[in-house]
Amino acid sequence: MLSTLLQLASLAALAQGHGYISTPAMRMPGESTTSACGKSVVADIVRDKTSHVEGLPELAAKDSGYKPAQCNLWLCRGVQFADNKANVQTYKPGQTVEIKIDLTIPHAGSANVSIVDTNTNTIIGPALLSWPSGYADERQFYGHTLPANQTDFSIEIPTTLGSKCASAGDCVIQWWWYGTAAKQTYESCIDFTVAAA
Ligand SMILES: *[C@@H]1O[C@H](CO)[C@@H](O)[C@H](O)[C@H]1NC(C)=O
Ligand SMILES: *[C@@H]1O[C@H](CO)[C@@H](O)[C@H](O)[C@H]1NC(C)=O
Ligand SMILES: [Cu+2]
Repeated sequence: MLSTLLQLASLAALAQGHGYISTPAMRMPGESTTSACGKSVVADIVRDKTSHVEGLPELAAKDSGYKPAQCNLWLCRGVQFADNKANVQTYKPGQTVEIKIDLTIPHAGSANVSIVDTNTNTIIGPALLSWPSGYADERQFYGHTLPANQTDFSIEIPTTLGSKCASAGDCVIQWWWYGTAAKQTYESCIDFTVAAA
């Protein structure tokens, strides 16, 4: 049984896709991302919303449209805020926000959800949620016992942000997952604002 699972898992490792934030709608690329990161990166994310970050630098390097100074593939896979201005969530300090992950293929590892200052690419405060290990475990996933709260959970918007995330584009809620054996990173970003408390 375990060997069947491991075979499935290794087949899965070759397949496309793994996970992304499905609710609220994550930041998706458009013209600004094409201008910063090149067409190949954008095509990869559009074709497969769940694609991992490690596949992108190679695509970008071969694309004459890639501008490393403007496209940080390790922040929201390079997807630019300018493409997502019409999709900014408005939250209140202390608000509970439900997040859903579409997790199509598992890779056991760690995960967290945090608020990232996009200007400095630094995490603000402690993680809102953190799974130090045991996230997206293949045996639980294929055994249909993956805890539901790994893909459907709530975060609480901190009350300590002050005016840090008052302007759209300054902060994102980032879901981050690293599959340890697969050595693959998945990232999605939610654009939001929080009015100063
Ligand atoms: C979430 O995980 C990433 C990757 O290990 C790490 O860089 C980051 O510090 C973690 N976030 C928090 C708030 O612990
Ligand atoms: C998630 O659900 C599991 C049970 O499936 C429970 O043990 C765990 O405490 C829950 N974690 C959170 C963060 O709610
Ligand atoms: Cu994989």
